Amino acid sequence: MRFIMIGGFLGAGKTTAIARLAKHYVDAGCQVGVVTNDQAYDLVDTHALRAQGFRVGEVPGACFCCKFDDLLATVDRLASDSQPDVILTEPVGSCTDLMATVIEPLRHLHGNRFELAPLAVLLKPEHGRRILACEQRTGFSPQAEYIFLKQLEEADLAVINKIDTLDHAAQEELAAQLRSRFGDDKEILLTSGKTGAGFERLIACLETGSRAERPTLEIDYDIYAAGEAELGWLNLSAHVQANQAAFALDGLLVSLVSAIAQALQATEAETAHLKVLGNSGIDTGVANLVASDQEVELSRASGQTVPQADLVVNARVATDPEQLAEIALRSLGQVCREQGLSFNLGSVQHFRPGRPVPTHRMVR
Ligand SMILES: Nc1nc2c(ncn2[C@@H]2O[C@H](COP(=O)(O)OP(=O)(O)OP(=O)(O)O)[C@@H](O)[C@H]2O)c(=O)[nH]1
Ligand SMILES: [Mg+2]
Repeated sequence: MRFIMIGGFLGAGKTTAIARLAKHYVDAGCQVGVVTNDQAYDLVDTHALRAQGFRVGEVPGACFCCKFDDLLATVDRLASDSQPDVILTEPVGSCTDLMATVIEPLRHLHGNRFELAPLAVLLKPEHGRRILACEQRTGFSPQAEYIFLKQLEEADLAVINKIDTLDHAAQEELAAQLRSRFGDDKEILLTSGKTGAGFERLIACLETGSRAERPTLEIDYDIYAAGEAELGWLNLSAHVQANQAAFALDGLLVSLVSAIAQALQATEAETAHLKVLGNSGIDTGVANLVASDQEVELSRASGQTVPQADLVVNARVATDPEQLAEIALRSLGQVCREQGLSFNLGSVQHFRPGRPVPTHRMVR
């Protein structure tokens, strides 16, 4: 099994890139399995990838490094009906040190089962431009920025993503900042998960071996833990139902993300990624916000007008999780009132991620 991991900060475009890669491998006749990962349950990404027809297993509850055995068990479950040729994995976007805690343990303990692809890490331009330029106001603390930079430092392939949103000068500037920070031998790629630009090269690079010879990342787990704990995490599910007429599902998703974003703006809390998925039972839509100064995007349109739907909200915002949950619930109530809907709440999980305690950490 070829084991491919696509890392990168929250909202960098990992799931979008994985969907494109999965389609490439399926079209090439390969059996493909995808593994998603989150600190909590009810993952937008799992639903969104399944809605595109992919076989997806998930590791909820903590990052891959802390749930190494669950990652293997999930791969085994995916392999139980038919053995995948390719496993695509998406770690939590606030997670780093993946070489030492996932790739190296796979090489040493399960090297006979997996061919390990180079670790690809997507650079999120919306926050990356500010963090790499050492701007004063990036929206995040130095500890959260530390995670952003450590992810890129350990990458075999540093992938400047979303190039459809960057002109040539901006792409060059990001590449120059990566080189000056991490050295000229850092392999830098340019991609757009949205248009497919750069994917031929990414795929060619992923087909080579992982860079076994690189020294282990030096990382301070106190700073890493503090950076993760800065993020408020909210996963919420709800069922919405029209009081009278059917409603446009995509419009509801965009309105809900916009209402939450507006309320967060008033508190000056920076959004890392806010996503809301709606499933009508027939099709699925997703709306996203990847930074506080960006527009809300309908990344997947359901095109449905429906009497009822299931919603999943996943929000990662640099704010108090209690306040985040309160804002999301208030916004849900407000949008439902405006659109003549009632809702029943499913589960609500909100917290700050705990200190990462990897199952293994293999240094060289
Ligand atoms: N313009 C543009 N937008 C993109 C691209 N890739 C992803 N996006 C958008 O960025 C947002 C986040 O994309 P995801 O693929 O969900 O990002 P992610 O890294 O998986 O996010 P988390 O799992 O929350 O960490 C969505 O609105 C996508 O449509 C890209 O290449 N170009
Ligand atoms: Mg994702």
